[in-house]
Amino acid sequence: MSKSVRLGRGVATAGILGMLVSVAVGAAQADEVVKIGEVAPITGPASYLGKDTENGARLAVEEINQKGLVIGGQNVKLELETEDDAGDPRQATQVAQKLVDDKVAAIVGHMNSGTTLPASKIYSDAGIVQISPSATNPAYTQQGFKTAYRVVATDAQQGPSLADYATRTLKVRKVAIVDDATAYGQGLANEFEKKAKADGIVVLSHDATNDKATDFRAILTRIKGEQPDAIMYGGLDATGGPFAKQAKQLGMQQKILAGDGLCADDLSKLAGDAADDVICSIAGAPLEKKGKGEVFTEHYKARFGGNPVLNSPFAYDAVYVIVEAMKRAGSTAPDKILAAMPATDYQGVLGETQFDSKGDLKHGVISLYKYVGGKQTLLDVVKQ
Ligand code: ABU
Repeated sequence: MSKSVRLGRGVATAGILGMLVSVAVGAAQADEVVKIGEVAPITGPASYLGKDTENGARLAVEEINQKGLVIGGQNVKLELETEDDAGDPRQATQVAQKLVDDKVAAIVGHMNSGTTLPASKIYSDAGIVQISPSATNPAYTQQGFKTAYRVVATDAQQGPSLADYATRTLKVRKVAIVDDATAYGQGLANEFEKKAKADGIVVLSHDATNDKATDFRAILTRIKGEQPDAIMYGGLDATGGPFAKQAKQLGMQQKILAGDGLCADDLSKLAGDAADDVICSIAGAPLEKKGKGEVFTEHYKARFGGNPVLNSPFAYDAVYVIVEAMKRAGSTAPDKILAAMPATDYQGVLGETQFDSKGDLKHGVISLYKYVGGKQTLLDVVKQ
């Protein structure tokens, strides 16, 4: 299938048709086609989060091509090369190697911490910049890889923010913790547990389930007997939504604290009216508070026919951060992009992006949300 045919599918508005024409013109005029790799799970339980991630990167690439991109005096057309890692660590390393072999200039991905971590070694060995839009496990940027960046805050910020909110605002004194045994869910739960204990909360139990689980009633029934003030769940919404729903079905009224993997706008699709029992965090600034966020949402809806879900604004900014590095370098060569990355100072949809020496955000922000009648509602923004 040709590139223009692939881009044309689903296009509904005259504005987007205009964009398509511009892209075609841009392609004809390009001196150089530069590939940006993007990886997320497009199959498996988190596939709709993966598609949202891909959409964010695609929107940025199409916008940049429409405006025209000149790097080092050359007209450059970006091409998004997408891969599906299915949220599986082994598949993640296979597609990472494929993207390296295909000579991508930089990577946006992966989506899960459990895939980002093993893939990061392959990109590091190849000297290719990797920006994860969503992987929050602290270990990703603690490996000493100069290529590893992320545009989200980490679970070392997210876990303590949830624990502090539980202590100070919800007055939680006893908590039960459940995680999905992934690098993300377990890592976040551990960060939460450390700070909760330091804040004086008693941890009654810490259970592990898995990221394919569907029935949580045995764990929940035991937790019900422990009578915690709240439950912390470390995992994605594919399991966290049913977890909250089953807790409510068992007559449990405790608040469920969770991180960004569960904090999608439409959690109620998975949790039903139990979404209103959830308090969750997003490892970034609230989209709705930014002028650029509203424009992003409008463009996303026009292009893809629905609202942004979770990761798309992060993936969108990640593409722009890479392109800004190309502009500063005057080159699209991976080693030149890598050398330009530490000087990043980009004002995007999610606010300011500057990196510390490890590749983490200098100004990490955690946004806390609750749900009212199933609608995600901002509670607080915690600066780190
Ligand atoms: N940060 C939430 C989901 C992605 C991850 O596995 O880190």
